Amino acid sequence: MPALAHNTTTPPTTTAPRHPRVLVTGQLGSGLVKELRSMYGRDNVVASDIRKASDDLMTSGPFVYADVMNYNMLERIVVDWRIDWIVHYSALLSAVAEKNPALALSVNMTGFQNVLELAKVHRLRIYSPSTIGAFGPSTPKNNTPDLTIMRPNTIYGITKLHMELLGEYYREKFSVDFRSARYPGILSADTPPGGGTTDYAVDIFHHAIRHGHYNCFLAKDTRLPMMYLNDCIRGTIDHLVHPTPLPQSVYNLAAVSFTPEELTKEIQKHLPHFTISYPDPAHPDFRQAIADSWPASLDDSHARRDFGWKEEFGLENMVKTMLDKIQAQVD
Ligand code: AKB
Repeated sequence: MPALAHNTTTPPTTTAPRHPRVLVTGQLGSGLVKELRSMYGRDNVVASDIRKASDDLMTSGPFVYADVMNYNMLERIVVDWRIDWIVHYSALLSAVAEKNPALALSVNMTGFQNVLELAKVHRLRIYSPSTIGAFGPSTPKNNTPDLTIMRPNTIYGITKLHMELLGEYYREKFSVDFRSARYPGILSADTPPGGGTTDYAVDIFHHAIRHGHYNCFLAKDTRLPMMYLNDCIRGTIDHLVHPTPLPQSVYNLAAVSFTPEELTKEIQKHLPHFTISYPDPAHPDFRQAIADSWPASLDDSHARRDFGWKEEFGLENMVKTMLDKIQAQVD
């Protein structure tokens, strides 16, 4: 067993033709880990974090302690487990990053630089999601294309734009197979919100079912791009496994855009007594400025063209699925 790996299984030692071995950093990628394990076998997908794994993640395959800020530790995992691909999820999201910029700079920038350098040295494929947060207030707001003005004014956005540009630089200069997609807000009934600005769209369901009321931290007309987790996992895998590098290293990925008010109306079709309140416009929550700096909708036609991206969940089936799943957790 590798000295630094708190894994549940020893690394595979065969030299026969094999599936790629994938390291996934950060627990936001736990849904993806499960899917990759079903494709490539449990021992070929190593999950990692600096926090203890959920029971689910721990029992479905190997899980190791990995601090993305420690290059040597990551390198040891890559060597011990003979990793081919890294899917890099470790990052502070927008709201927590804004509260702790110094930590966001270390985790999001140093962490990514370490993984990218490893990809160069060990010839790894690397997938690291970007975000709608990489855009800024001067970006065209509607149907935002892949290539446009990018002047983010949040620390999260700045670190993610750094990631995109550095990844492209390594791809050009060192032929690193760097792949990235700009995720919208992701809705999942199982994964707890992780400190993002789009988290209201997950919290709202838990409050609707448990309390019948939600205090939204964004204004009712704040339109943001969103996606159901299953679509995100499928789109990520289709992008990740594409056999050759694609024409672009970074793609917009979109499904549906809605406002808190539109989401509320859809929830009320199932829970007519559900109510919502919004902040006093004179005293907005700090996350309002973050949301206001992001696009309302994305043009993701290049992802559709280049790796066949297509969402399955729109607002209606997403809301129904979220309510059913969260209701089942409560029952
Ligand atoms: C956040 O709100 O910070 C994230 C994101 C859109 O990247 N969900």
